[in-house]
Amino acid sequence: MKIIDLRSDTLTKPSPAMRQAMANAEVGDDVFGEDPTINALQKRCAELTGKEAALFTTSGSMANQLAIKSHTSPGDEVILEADCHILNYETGAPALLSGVQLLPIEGKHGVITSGQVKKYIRPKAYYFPNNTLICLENTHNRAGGYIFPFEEIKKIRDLALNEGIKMHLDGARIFNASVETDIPVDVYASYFDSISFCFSKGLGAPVGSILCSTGDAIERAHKFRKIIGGGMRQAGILAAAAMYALDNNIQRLTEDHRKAKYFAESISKLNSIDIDLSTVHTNIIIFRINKTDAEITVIRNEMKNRGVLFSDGSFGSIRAVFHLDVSMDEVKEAVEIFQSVLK
Ligand code: TLP
Repeated sequence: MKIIDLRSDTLTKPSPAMRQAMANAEVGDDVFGEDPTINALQKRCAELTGKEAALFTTSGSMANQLAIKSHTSPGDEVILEADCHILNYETGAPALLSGVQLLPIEGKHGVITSGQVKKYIRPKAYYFPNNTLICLENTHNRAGGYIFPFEEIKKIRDLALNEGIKMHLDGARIFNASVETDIPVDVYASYFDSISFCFSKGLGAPVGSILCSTGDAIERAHKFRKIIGGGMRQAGILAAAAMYALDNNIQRLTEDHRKAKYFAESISKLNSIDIDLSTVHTNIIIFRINKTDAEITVIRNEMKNRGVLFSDGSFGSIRAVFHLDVSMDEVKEAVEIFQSVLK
């Protein structure tokens, strides 16, 4: 049976051309700093984000955690939005690896305002934790690929600079935001001290993310990556997939956004589907089925039996993610299957 897998864009498999690029990659020992493909990828990503240096990591979670480690000291407090990936899906790593406390602020569609942040920044008194870092997420996963408004980023940056607080962007899907807004990634990145992004999501690579920042921050991240066992050897074959993704798979993200819009608009017309179309910005959609939990389970099982897979969103919502391994025809097919299951 054909599976239309909408659980995540992490499910994309390397294409034959990407695999060929991987097979052709020049490699060396990256712990010795001798993998030419990794070195080239890091240089390219530093340039792409307008930062001094970059570090290839096994995952987006690792890149985020290395950023937190690089920018904070144990006992510090990191301000972020309550629904973000770092807080919800990184297994408590900031407490474990960096010894920091997280201060979650409730946002709307993953967006917190400078006014909110200002309210939460602690006065400088010895008995308060030091607020040394603010993390934002763009696009926002749990908010359904929502794009963080650029003007708000600027305001938060002004505030952070005034307060001497660093900023990190979890830009796992920053290219989705960039192709949609036409704001280049280096312009987004210029409002942050560091930015991470993933090759292994919509860009279609099998493994890998990157952290871009100042030379000093990347030096600290590099050491800590080794401490947590993240030093890789001939990983140039992975960097080659990432290079291929940067060369070939950025502009095409708009196709995934079109698929998401088509699916969202189509199911919004179905009985008992609750979806806010104004939040569908990129390749993720979040919706609800207005039925009892038992009925929803039956519907989800029936969708699964007919080959359409969704994942769980937060608080009982359902998430569908559109990516390069699902064609527009398959998206149309998924809509038809959904229509017939809901009848
Ligand atoms: N997101 C995954 C799951 O972990 C939920 C997904 O299927 O969407 N930042 C953001 C915004 C993410 O969405 C993710 C992964 C990460 C970081 C972490 O990346 P990895 O999985 O490479 O550690």
